[in-house]
This record gives sequence, structure tokens and C-alpha cells, in this order.
Amino acid sequence: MNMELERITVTSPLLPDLAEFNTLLQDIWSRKWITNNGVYIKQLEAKLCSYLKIPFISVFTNGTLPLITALQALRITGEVITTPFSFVATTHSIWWNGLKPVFVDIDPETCNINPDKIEAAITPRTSAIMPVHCYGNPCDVKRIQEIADKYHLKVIYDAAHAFGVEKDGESILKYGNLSTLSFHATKVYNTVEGGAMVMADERTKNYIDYLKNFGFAGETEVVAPGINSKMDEVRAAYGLLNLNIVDSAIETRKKIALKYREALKNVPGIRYMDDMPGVRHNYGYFPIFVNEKKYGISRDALYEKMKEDNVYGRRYFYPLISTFSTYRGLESSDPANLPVATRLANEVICLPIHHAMSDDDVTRVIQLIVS
Ligand code: T4K
Repeated sequence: MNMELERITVTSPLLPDLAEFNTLLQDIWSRKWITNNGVYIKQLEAKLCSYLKIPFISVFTNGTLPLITALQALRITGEVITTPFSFVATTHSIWWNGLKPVFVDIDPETCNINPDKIEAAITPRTSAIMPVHCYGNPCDVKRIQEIADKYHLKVIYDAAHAFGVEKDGESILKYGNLSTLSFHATKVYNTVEGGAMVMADERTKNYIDYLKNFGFAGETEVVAPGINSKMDEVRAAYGLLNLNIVDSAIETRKKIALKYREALKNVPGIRYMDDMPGVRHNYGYFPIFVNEKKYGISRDALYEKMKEDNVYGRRYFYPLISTFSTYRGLESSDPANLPVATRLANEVICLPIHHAMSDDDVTRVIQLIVS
């Protein structure tokens, strides 16, 4: 391994200025109100609504609990149609609700659930669809809604990757019944750990706020069997500061994506994703797909070669969720049902892309792929 070269990782957390954070911490210390819907939580929710161009949001302690809570809130039963090409939290949230995940194959261009394959997976027990805007690529929200309307299904978007993503000037978070976000350290926008649920109306916002606080609607009234998944004041303050710098981080990511595309456009056997028409992307991930026959070496060989030079891409999302022991026995986990997802999981590497990468870092990554 070439340890002389500095390590380049798939991402690096966007960190607020420490002195500014300290000022906010002093304020929190002086007020001694450190969680339970304090002033910074309220400010963060208001600022996120305006930044994301959405009507209502409820912030959570991570990006998994809003998924679990969304399924609870909509009283989903039976089977939920979803994608195997995601982080395992998507399917776990279904399992934690005692529901059955039903996997549907993905579209090779976007890596999102393929709407053409959804109807065949619907049974009398299906009550919801949980698609993922994978890598921040918007799902075919129109087609998915048409199917949902036809079969009276609810739609919960796992929008963990889709912070700030817009289509035709509208937030992608406005589609479906509910959408969820992750503000984990590895995301474009982070609050260390954190997440959120996005909803269309105030009534739902109030209900979700109760659910994430044990179901309390006032000091003595519990309206539902809630959970504790509240964000605290310290992370809300951190999140407020990161909101001021996230645009510039996205700009840097975009420049890196453009450099990668330019350098890789004529490399046989390497495919990448272009921007989608009318979409404001956030460049949270830069997946490439390695065709072993045309490129000459396998995805895993390239992955190892990069590691030898201290460059750490990640194989998101390999292995497919449907191959994990909890899920592999499901009928829909049969690889014959998921040919595109199975192939892409074996071809993908997400290249390092983040706000702190230098031009030299980008060149180092490119050189490893082209040489
Ligand atoms: N739905 C989807 C579609 C998701 O992708 C996720 C999370 C969720 C739901 C659930 O949201 P959360 O409950 O997590 O909020 C990471 C993240 O832990 C996870 O949040 C994320 N998706 C997933 C795609 O990636 P790992 O296991 O790859 O993370 P880790 O620790 O290996 O970090 C990756 C790289 O990031 C490191 O090699 C270096 C860098 N890093 C990471 C951390 C944590 C840092 O430089 N500093 C850090 O503090 O899962």
C-alpha cells in the first residue's frame, strides 16, 4: 500500500466553523434548554423549509427513525414495495414495522425502482410503495403516483440522498404522502447524526411531532404509541451553521463531478451518470459502473487498486439488501427477479466526492481509473 499519499475517502463531513459553533454552544449553555423542541430546533425547521422550498418539516435524530415513523403514521399494513438497491435502513424500516418488503428491480439509468415493474408486484396485501431517490436522482414520481392512485397505495419516499434536489424548480421532497431525509455525517448536508420528515400539511406535522416525542400532545395527554426520535439543540445549532455553507459545498461537488465526467468520457467500460434534464442535483455521490469485459479488470480489482493508493471509494449499494440473511428467503429476493439491480451492484463504485477535495486529489482518483 502506498502510505505516502494522503488518504482520500468517499466523503468527508461538512463541518461548521468551530468558533461560530462555540458561540451558539455558549448560548445553549446559558439558557440550559438542550433538547425537546428548543429555539434552535424551531429555527432549523423554519430555515430548512425555506431552503428546501417545502411547507413543513419535522427534524429527527437520524434518517432511519423517520422512515419507521412514516410507516407507523400512515398505518401501513401487509406488504410494502421497495428497491433492493439502497442502504439497508430502507428495508429495515419496513421490517421493524412487522411488514413484508417486496423487492422490485431498478432502472439502469437512474438506479431507482423501475415503475414498469411495480404493478406486477402488487397483491391484495400491498398497502404502500417505498422508493428511494438513489444518489439523489429523482424517481419517476408521476408514474409512481399514478400507480399508487390506481391501487389506493400510500407512497413514502426515502429521500435520504436528495437534500436540495429539485425538478423543474420544485423540491423533489413534495411528492408522495411523506418523504424522509438523512442528515448523517456522510451526507451533503449533515447535523452529525440527524434526519427529517417532510409533509404537506400542518395537521400531519403536529401528529409527527407527537409521534417523535412518545406520542405526547401536551403535558398529560398521549395520543399515540410514539417513540423518542427528537433532535437536540446542539445538533440543531450545528445544522443551522452548516445550512449557511451547504451551497458552496454543492458547488465544489459539482465542479468535481464535471471533472470526472470530462476525464472518464472516453474510457471504455466505464459508465457514469449525467445530470437529468430539469434537475438541480446535489452531487452527493459519483457512481461509476465498471464493465469488466470492456474495461479489462473487474470492479473489485479496480476498487482494490484504488485502495492500494490510499483512495477509498465505496461500493454503494453492494451487496444488494435482498441478499442479506434476513431478506434472502423472500420470494422477491430471487436474483432472477432483480437482474438489473444484481448487475449494477456488481459494477458500481462511488468515487470520492466532497467539499474538501483538492484538484490534485481529483487528478489522483482519475489517474487510477484511466491508467
Ligand atoms: N436511507 C438511505 C437511502 C440511506 O443512504 C441512509 C444512510 C439511510 C436511509 C439512513 O439514514 P441514517 O439513519 O444513517 O441517517 C454510511 C452512513 O452511515 C449512512 O448514513 C448512509 N446512508 C450510507 C450510505 O453510508 P457507511 O457504513 O458507508 O459509513 P462509514 O462510516 O463507512 O463512512 C463512509 C466514509 O465517510 C468513511 O470512509 C470516511 C467518511 N467519514 C465518515 C464518518 C462517519 C468521515 O470522514 N467522517 C465521519 O465521521 O454508511
